[in-house]
Amino acid sequence: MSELKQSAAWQALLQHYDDIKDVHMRDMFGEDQGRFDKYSLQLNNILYDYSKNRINDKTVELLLQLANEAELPGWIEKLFSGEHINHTENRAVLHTALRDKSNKPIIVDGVDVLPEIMQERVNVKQLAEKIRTRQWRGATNQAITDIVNIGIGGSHLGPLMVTEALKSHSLHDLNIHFVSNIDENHINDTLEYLNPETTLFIIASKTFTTQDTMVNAETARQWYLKKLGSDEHISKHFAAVTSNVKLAKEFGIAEDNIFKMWDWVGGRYSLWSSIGLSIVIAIGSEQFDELLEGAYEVDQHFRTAPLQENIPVMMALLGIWYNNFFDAQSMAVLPYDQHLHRFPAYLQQADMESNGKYVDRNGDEVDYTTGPVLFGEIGIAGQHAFFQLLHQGTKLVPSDILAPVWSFRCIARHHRALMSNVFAQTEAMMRGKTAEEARAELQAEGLDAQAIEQLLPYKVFPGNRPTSTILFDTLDAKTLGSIIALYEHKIFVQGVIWNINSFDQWGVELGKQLAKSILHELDDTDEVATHDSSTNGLINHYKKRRPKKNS
Ligand code: G6Q
Repeated sequence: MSELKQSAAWQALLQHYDDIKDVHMRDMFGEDQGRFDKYSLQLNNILYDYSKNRINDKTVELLLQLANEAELPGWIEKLFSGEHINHTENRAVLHTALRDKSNKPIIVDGVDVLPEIMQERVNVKQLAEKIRTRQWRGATNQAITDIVNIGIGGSHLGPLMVTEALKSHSLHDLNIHFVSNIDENHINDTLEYLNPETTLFIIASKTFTTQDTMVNAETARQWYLKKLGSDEHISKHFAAVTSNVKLAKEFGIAEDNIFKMWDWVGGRYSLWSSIGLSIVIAIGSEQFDELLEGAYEVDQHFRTAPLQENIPVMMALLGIWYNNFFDAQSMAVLPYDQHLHRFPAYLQQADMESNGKYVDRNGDEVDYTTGPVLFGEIGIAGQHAFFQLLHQGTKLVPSDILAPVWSFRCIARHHRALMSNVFAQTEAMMRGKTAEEARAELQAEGLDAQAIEQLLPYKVFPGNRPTSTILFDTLDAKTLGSIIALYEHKIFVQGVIWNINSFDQWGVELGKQLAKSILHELDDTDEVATHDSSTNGLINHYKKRRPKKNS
């Protein structure tokens, strides 16, 4: 048995689970009027209410014991101080350095990385401001109106999510497009209405070798050359963000237009780096600084707050409680702010790529479950779709609800209706609806006794479904930075407790390797026989039926 499962806290939690598993939150709230005060935390304008969870004081005490037994405080220091905690890639993990405001040296392998971070930030801001103020001119001396960020995974999801979230704070005469899919439809649909004279491409790829991005980048270059006839002014239309400057130069990108990133920033943690170039162009450098500031304040909170008052720590521990003791296999993230519509997709990568691991830090297979299947959608949309399963399904799906106290335009009629849904849903998931309550409703509708008894089982809601609510004043850049950092640190804490490396991604690397090896088999029309019968069958069917011009 693993050390984790043998630990005193784990064993005590197992016991405690037996005591609490049949207790209903409705009764917990009935017995303790102070539950909200006890189980909610506030950081600046962000309120984290975790009182609608299946916990009591004992649960919190034991979960904190689990965190201490995993030496969480020591790991937090290792994270911030640049130790090589990404041991399978022998790298430090320093996305926190990218938003550091303390001006204290941050040493990675004997070198202070702060000056280089600052320099790169200045370079990014300079390019962004030139574009925003229309000083940056294209090949035919026109200002740039459209930016196309070509990247995928960590070089795509963060910038896309943030630019969507902060739309209200963006310049309206600049359009930011994102192309990630190697399927030609993505880039062609994007380029169809663009003018190469007023378009700037950002090739965002840490490695500058990712197939999807490089194929799309080449298509963009050909489109530009076809339309403008020569590459004389190509430097005015292409920039890159990468740690592989050599390959970016070989691609033809001018050195001044290449923005660096470092191997100690993981792709999914990189929106704070030059990968955020498209964000800075959209919202401006002052707003980007606010984003960094919001994250920095959470970093300080995470590093210094006692574990029980530490929001990311409590978020992580609740996840472990459901994942490992209630056997909940998934979790839902449900923002009630339209501008956060890409947040679940962003978080899906951050969480599942970080903690979807079955081998621990010692190289041993784990004997407990790790990262959950994370899914989500705008809360209101989800209500009219999959919330049925959350309320009455057979699976326990702990959910995070995120909502703003006011929105940018703040039309009261809309916002009150929105918020009434937030409060009603979390209350309903907690309370449910008893048979007595359902019967009374049906009687009030005038149904006869027989019809009531037939319908009754379907109208009962068991409740006791956990939700945690994050209420923030409004979705400005600083608040968004804080929310993202809360989740980043939550993921890290869970990785520490599960004793896994949250910062490598061998599963993603496998995809890159496999696609390359099959690609050359698609070059001709010969039948393949090198795989299993299913893969051979699929490849051969494809080769036989594809149009001749694609052969
Ligand atoms: C993120 C992953 C992965 C990566 C993409 C793109 O943490 O490593 O999603 O970001 O595969 O990689 P490049 O930026 O190297 O093109």
